Amino acid sequence: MTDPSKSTQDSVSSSPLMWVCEKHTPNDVYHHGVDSVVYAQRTSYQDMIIADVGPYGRALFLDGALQTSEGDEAHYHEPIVHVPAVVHGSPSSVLILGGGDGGSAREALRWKSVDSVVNVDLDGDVVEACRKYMPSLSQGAFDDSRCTLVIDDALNYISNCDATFDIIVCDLTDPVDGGPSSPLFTHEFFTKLRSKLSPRGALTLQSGTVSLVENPITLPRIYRTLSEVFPHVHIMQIFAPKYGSPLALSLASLEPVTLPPSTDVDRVFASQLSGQNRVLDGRALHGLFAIPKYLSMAIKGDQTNGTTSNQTGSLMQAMPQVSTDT
Ligand code: SPD
Repeated sequence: MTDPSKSTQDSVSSSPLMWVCEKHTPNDVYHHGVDSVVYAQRTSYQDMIIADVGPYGRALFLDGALQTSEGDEAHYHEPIVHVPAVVHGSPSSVLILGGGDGGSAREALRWKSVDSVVNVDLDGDVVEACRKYMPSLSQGAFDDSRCTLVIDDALNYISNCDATFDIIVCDLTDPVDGGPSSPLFTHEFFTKLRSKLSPRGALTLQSGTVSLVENPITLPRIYRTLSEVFPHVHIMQIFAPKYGSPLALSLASLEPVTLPPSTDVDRVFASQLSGQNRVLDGRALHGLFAIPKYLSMAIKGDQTNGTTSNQTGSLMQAMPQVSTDT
């Protein structure tokens, strides 16, 4: 996170070099002003840009979509890891799918009870570029002796995996039609994940924007698909400002979720985590579950069937990107 004592104006350039333009709807564009492109590559799977974006520091874009920025990444990485860890209570084994920037692995390794983190990412080029150009994200997590980095398709890894895990973190790109993550938002894949979750375990899944104006179908359909597979599914809402609108994280488990009171969560964080959280304390963690009424109604009211592996294009259409020039 950026230093809040530093004025935003201090790091605002008078005129960015170029703009990366994320189209959120046909009528809404988030322009990210880029001061310098640090690294750009067409990998085997996606277009990657790492760039300095002013007050938010350094940012990673994949296929034109902002994935993470140094300035607000903790708003995402703390909840996606620490909520399932608190639900479990004392996790020892963690599986991260995606998460090539290393932020989720970093947070998982802060748990003193954790003795094994397996991080599976499809794209070794993204992992290497983030280690090199955004080291504050992983902070050495992939060099930790408790962490195993696997470069593989998550579907392939899960299909051949014998282990079970206390926490599974699906730190994925959006399920865009034709994108690398869309097969990982299906009934079949969730069924495989269920068999890899330990009985008291919990799974989190990056589930896209909570704006039903931007994406009316995506979140209700993800909730529906997860609910076909897991007996207990909850939606949390996080806000990392650089995404433009709040994101949903789904939480799925085999046993009912009973959150400890916030003061107990504070005690767990103080005793079981090394270092300090920047975003989550007990009250903030509880607050993630306070989603707006319209969202609760929409996800519970969706009576369609969940997404199967032959419908992966049905979740989110790619939004045509606009020019990245000034
Ligand atoms: N709409 C953008 C969703 C980005 C999710 N990926 C975040 C990666 C952080 N490790």
